[in-house]
Amino acid sequence: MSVTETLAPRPVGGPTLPQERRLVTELPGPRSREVLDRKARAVAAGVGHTVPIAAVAAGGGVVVDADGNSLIDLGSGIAVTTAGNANPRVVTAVTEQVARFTHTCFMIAPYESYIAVAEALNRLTPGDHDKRTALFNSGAEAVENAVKIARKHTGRQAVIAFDHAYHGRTNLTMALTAKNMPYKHGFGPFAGEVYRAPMSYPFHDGLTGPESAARAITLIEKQVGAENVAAVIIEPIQGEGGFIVPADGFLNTLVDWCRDNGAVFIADEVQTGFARTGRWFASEHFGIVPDLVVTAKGIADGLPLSGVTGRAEIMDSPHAGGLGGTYGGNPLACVAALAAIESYEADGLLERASEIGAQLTGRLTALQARDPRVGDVRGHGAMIAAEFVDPATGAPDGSLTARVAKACIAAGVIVLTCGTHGNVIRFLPPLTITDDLLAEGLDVLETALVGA
Ligand code: PLZ
Repeated sequence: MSVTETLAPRPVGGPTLPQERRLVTELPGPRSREVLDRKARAVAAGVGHTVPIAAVAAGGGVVVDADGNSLIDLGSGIAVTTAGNANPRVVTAVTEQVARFTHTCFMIAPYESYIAVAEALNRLTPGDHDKRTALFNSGAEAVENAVKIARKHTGRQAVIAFDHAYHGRTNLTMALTAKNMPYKHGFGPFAGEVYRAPMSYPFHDGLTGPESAARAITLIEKQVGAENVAAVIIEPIQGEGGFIVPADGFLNTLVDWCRDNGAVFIADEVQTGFARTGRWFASEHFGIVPDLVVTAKGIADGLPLSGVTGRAEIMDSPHAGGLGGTYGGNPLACVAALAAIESYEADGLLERASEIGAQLTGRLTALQARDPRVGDVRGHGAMIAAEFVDPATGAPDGSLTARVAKACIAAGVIVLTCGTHGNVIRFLPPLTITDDLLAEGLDVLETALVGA
């Protein structure tokens, strides 16, 4: 039986989909259930899912399932479809490219779109120094390559990552990632020469940025040794770890320390990048210029692409042939990235991210004023989170958070949780969502919280 026979007629995605929350069945409906039953029998149990639907179309601010349910999308497939699912510019570019050629391998027969993406990244990432870029497939693969490049450049091995960090699921990036369950448990041994330093987490530690940087630097100098450090890698705003925005001065002090000690400062902007926070990159909110910037997710609006961009002298230190991969910078992904970048620039999406941020922050802080279980509201642009706590003790309340998220999804609003204690709900809507749909999504969240 072909897949198409088992699914409902599928609407075309993109912004012309009706922009509405519409539930015509319970979730999952019968057609989605059929597909999910097949998932249980065919797909490895380790590959989970949180929204019980089979998606058939998406665009604007909605995801439509096989039964015709239309859900409000406040997750963008984990911060990927920032320029909107099936963005018309991306659809056109990919459709044209797929008919021309699908692959030559850039290491065998190079093509212009890869080079144009490198030029765009060199232009858009922070700092006006001479830069180079290399392209890969996933965020984790790009992080691995950033570390390879930093080690080759410095001739050193140690890499510093932080509490609550998330950098991926490959062996080296599992070692860099902080949280055991579900990312690391039982999957060791992990890559060596990775050291963990304390993060700045103003809501919990009450420290200033320079104070928390001093705490991290003491650990690095005493436990690792400055002259052994190849790289310090950090998400300027931590994503999976709980949308933790470090205190002012924390990142700047770390950048200065790297400069003074010959270490490479790597900003993992996989989740924060590409207009998400109202700037091209979150580093800009803190006024830092990283040596290397890692990008993925929003770079190509859903096609698999990632990059490492940085100072030419660092990027060029690996020998010819030292970097690469069969699919890295695939031509479909590259034209998608060029079209997405065009959309961010021509469709005013950076400004839109800031507007969405104002709407989210306004609603969530009003909720916080009424409900002491909302302990903190934080983030920038269309990357905002609410952290839930037990008002009596201030302890993280992961079970409340899970109940609220589940109720939102059951009511047709896709929300994602995050945080080391699972007690954070994060909002990552596509920048193509309407104000009305976003407001309706937040109404549903408020109702869910009252009932939880
Ligand atoms: N760095 C900052 O957020 C991916 C993970 C989802 P890949 N985050 C979503 C999951 O549970 O697997 C991420 C990130 C940051 C690196 C990555 C890794 O990017 O494209 O998933 O490899």
